[in-house]
Amino acid sequence: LSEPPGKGAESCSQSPGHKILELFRKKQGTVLSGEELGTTLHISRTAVWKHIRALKRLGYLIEAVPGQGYRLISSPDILTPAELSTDLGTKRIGSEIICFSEIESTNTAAFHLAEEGAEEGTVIIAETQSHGKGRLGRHWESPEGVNLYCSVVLRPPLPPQNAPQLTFLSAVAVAQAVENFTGLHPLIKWPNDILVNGKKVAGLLNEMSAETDQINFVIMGIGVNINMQVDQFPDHLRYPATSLVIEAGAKISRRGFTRSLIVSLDLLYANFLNHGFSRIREEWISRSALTGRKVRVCTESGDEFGTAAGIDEDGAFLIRSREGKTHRILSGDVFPVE
Ligand code: BT5
Repeated sequence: LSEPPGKGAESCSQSPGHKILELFRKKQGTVLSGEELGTTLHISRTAVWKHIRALKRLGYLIEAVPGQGYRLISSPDILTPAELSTDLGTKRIGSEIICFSEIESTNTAAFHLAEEGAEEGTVIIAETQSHGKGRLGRHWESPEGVNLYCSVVLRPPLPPQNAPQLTFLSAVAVAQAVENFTGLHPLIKWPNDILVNGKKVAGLLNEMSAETDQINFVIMGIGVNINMQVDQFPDHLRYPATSLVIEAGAKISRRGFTRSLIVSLDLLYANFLNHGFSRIREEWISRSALTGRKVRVCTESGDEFGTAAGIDEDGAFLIRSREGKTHRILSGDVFPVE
């Protein structure tokens, strides 16, 4: 695969630094000698020392024990393939993890890689995006080093009309990860927002390549505000926005959260492939922020009013009019009407 235009790419394809970290993790807390590391990695002791120095520069605290070797004391909260993939235990999602320090958009990069044959489950992550994408050409704020910006390549053997179901899958996965990892109680707002205490904490953007009757691939884009501070939000956002740290009141491990999200995605995707959409639909409805409330839906053909009534099997948003008629909405934005 060629490298998409981005800076600081690191993939699971096992750089020596990655392998050194894996060895440290496997032998937790023990001192590893330069010789042992060199022999396992087939590199010289000088090369080992250089890689240790590079890891220290990234923020790893590594103690040199005189006459014995090196010991990993602590890791920084950076998103690297080594940090994310070790003992992840997933079946599909995270089969390959590629991390960039900076990229235009993880969705765009994942799309290029998928066109070149990237395998199902490949995850692209960036520390910052110069042109993070929202829906309909909108911009996604992507300050460096504080949040999660990731895209997953999926190749479900399904017709294109089933693709919207994957947005609901990712919404449920993000909600589960937020709940499991922080104890907060997120709600989902159709079609693609995750809210905590009524404010947007994550956004989803799926993109697809398909033939008439078969999906080639779907890029599942997920942006989660994790440790973003109040002063990092511009004041012109469409909806009130927040981050996990603001709501939880304590710093969140990006690495831990991302691993939890990858595991949720993997379990839900396996269930989706084996049993279809019903479990995801049920969980989506149980976590929906607006079910039963009066809403206004902005669509391309104008505003519609009614009571939110969940989603159907195809993922269309359902609203019930005052006359009791149910309308299916395929795309748009929904707002509660007080
Ligand atoms: C979304 O669009 O919510 C989809 C966001 C998807 C972002 C991810 S990051 C990884 C992957 N790679 C990408 O390039 N994109 C995906 P939409 O519903 O259109 O919301 C966008 C609107 O939300 C913007 O117009 C802003 O008003 C607001 N917004 C922008 N950045 C935000 C942020 N970080 N947090 C909350 N709201 C934001």
